Amino acid sequence: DELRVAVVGAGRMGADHVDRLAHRTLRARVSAVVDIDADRAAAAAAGADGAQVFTSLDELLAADVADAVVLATPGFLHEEALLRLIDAGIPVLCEKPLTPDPESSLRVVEAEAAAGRQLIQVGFMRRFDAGYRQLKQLIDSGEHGELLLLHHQHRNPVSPPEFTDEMIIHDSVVHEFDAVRYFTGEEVTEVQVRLGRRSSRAAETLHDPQLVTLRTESGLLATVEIFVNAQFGYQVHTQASFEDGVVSIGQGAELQLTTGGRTGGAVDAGFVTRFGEAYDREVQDWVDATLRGEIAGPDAWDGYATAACCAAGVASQQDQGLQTVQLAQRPSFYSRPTD
Ligand code: ISE
Repeated sequence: DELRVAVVGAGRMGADHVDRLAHRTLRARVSAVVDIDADRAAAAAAGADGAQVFTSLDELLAADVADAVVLATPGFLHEEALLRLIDAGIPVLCEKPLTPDPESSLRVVEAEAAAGRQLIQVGFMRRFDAGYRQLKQLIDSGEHGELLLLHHQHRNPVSPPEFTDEMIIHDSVVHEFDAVRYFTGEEVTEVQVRLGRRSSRAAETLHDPQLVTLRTESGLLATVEIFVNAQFGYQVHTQASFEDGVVSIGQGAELQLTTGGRTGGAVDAGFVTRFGEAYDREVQDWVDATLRGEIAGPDAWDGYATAACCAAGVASQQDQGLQTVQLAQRPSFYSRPTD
């Protein structure tokens, strides 16, 4: 069997997924690329043999050439597309965030639950990163005693020009909200954002870096340094403090170079390379699960729960106070955060 996948949205992630599906994914082919900008869609489609080009989801659905969709448009366009795809019964790998606010995410969750079949997987690719998986296994095994604290550093070289304080939470910290839920298997109950010194390298409208703290149901505390104009490269670290030891993941750079009076390794340029293998694995697992009529990773509930964390984070940015995460009742249709 071969899955015919349409990639909707041919920006940075969409084009990367076209390339991945066309060249590094088994049992799938790119049947279509959709973008409001026909030239951009055509440019991405050129890398995938036989891919058709459309400029709207309507045209794609009318042509009936897709068994499944990778949705890589900006987050504010997700809700409408997801509701249409649920309606059409088409499985979708939706890039994060599911939607930019909890109200619209809940509408998506409710539509999917009403349709009675899980169709949506959310692109929290870090769950497919080898380091994340190893740490998760260590936490679950109890080998080093109980997990006590999680520290995250999430650094981007530069932020896109349109980035806002709100997007720092929705586009960037959303990954750590999911990571903490993944590692602990618990929901996040409290979020606080502190704004301190600002880097002069960031746009004047942006508070960068920011320090986010969160707490889970059972009281685990986690910190996140989010720094989106860190200049030197892309870096995503996690350090976990256990009763009997400390575990770090994401130090990267297998290669250590000593030259000219310094020693060290290279730093990734961006998330497309840092998480390249994770994306490959995410998409392959999704293709295989889709062919079996299942999903293989974070679901719409995970997308909703992280959107609720983001709302709390954005509220906290206003007065830097502690915000409670408001979650609706989880429909029994969905499982716990890590299942
Ligand atoms: C971007 O949208 C991502 O998802 C990256 O993983 C993250 O590091 C970056 O901060 C976001 O802007």
